[in-house]
Amino acid sequence: MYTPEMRETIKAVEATRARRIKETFPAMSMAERQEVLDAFHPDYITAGMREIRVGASKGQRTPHELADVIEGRPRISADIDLSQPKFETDVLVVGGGGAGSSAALLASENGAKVTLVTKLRFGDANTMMAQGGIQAADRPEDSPAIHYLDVIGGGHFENVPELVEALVIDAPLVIRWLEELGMMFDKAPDGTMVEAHGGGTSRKRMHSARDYSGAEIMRTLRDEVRNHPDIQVVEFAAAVELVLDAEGHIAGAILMNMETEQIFYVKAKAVVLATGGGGRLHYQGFPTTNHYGATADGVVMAYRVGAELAFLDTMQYHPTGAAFPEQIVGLLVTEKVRGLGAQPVNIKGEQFVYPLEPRDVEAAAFIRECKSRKLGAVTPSGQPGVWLDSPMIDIIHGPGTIEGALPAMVRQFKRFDIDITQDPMLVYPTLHYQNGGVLLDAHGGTNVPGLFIAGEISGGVHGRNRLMGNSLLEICVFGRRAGRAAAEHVPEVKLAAPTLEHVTAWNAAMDEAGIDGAIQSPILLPDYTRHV
Ligand code: MEZ
Repeated sequence: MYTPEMRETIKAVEATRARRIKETFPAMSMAERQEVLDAFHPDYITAGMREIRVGASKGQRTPHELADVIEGRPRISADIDLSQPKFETDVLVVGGGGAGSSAALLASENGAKVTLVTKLRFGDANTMMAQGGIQAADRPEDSPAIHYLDVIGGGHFENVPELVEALVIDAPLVIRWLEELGMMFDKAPDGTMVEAHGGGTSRKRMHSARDYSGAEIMRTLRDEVRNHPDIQVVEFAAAVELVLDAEGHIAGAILMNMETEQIFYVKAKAVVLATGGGGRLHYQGFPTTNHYGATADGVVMAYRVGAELAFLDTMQYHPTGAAFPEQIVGLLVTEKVRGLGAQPVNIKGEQFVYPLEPRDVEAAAFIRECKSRKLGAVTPSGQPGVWLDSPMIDIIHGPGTIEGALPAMVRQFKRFDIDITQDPMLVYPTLHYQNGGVLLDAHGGTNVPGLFIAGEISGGVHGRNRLMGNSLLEICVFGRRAGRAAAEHVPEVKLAAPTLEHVTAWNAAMDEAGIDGAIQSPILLPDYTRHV
């Protein structure tokens, strides 16, 4: 329930609603976008980042919190006995989200023996948390070429072109694949897909399942993997270190039983890392939309065996994280709310930004409104936010639209006596996604032979900023590609003796660089004693 002080500012929002519904707020010019980004986006605050001091991508900048875990000490020593693996597989998939599931399915389909391991429960992943939708250009007025231009524009023209090409070309196929597997997409009465705009899209191509699109994708893929007779799934088994052979080829991973902390070796001819991002590192103190296990483990492990990193100085702060009530601060308020017409409004009842700017620009404009112009509402705990005028949606599209299209949002706020069909939501940017990560090729391959990656762990496809709906797409496109490529790689592999020599080399490089490495990494679970 809102406080009387907050209610006062809601009155201004209500007073201007009828006028605002008739107005179109202009989008920013490129120069205006750059200006607000430079001044207010967290990626542009130089004090928030530092250079990585050791390893293949030494000199690249990344948030302090991520640099600290990248420069951590391995959790294991190099003298573990690798002569008796607990089990052997062809393709070891690490990560139980959408990317890992897609990789497991395609690796199996292409003839590999597959094991999927996940450190928490199968499906505890950011896939589950994504709400608004998945992009694919599958209408006559759209095309992969137009989708390509939107992705590149959103990414500040720095995306790796062949990755964007793979993303947009595979997109319509991925939608058909998901539907064939049983995903329930939103459909119009005539059976065609309902498709909407997202920030930075020039065509309506956002396919959705209400506002739990990610959960529906996860349900579909998890069911498929679970019911697959040839894919073994091991839960609560965290990868803590990759294993190479004497020739520098991937030879599996060291896993840790999360309950007993027992360490064991799984031998594999290829590994697909699909471990997601690092929102639980809370860069610059931001809250996050991410699931509990999002601690950048894959980046840490891949980097230690020599994988190259890219774009890890760019993180996504989703413009609309819940700013009130306290219990849900940082949780996602889907971009679909703005896609359906809700406007961001300040305490004077004025709209101050076009609602569907690319995410980084929109977030920076929200921060400017609160921190510089001081026109945000402030909660009793001092959290600022701007109003997202959700009741407009029913006025524009007809009563019942909010309940029908945004049931998860309605429920999220109803638990706290806030009715978003009648009152706006208070929102502020929240750490949502890792734009960069481990550099990959168009088939999920890396510069480490036998190491494949997919999903949020990767860097390159989104350049410096991702558009809505391209992460759910990315996990399927690159999960499928990495799974297939890993399976095709398997017959070529003749593993030499496995070794953890790189652990010794890493420790030596850390010592030489004078890094004490107080943290043991991957950290696996967030450390809230460090971040409070
Ligand atoms: O792609 C996303 O991050 C997404 C779908 C989020 C959302 O706002 O719903």
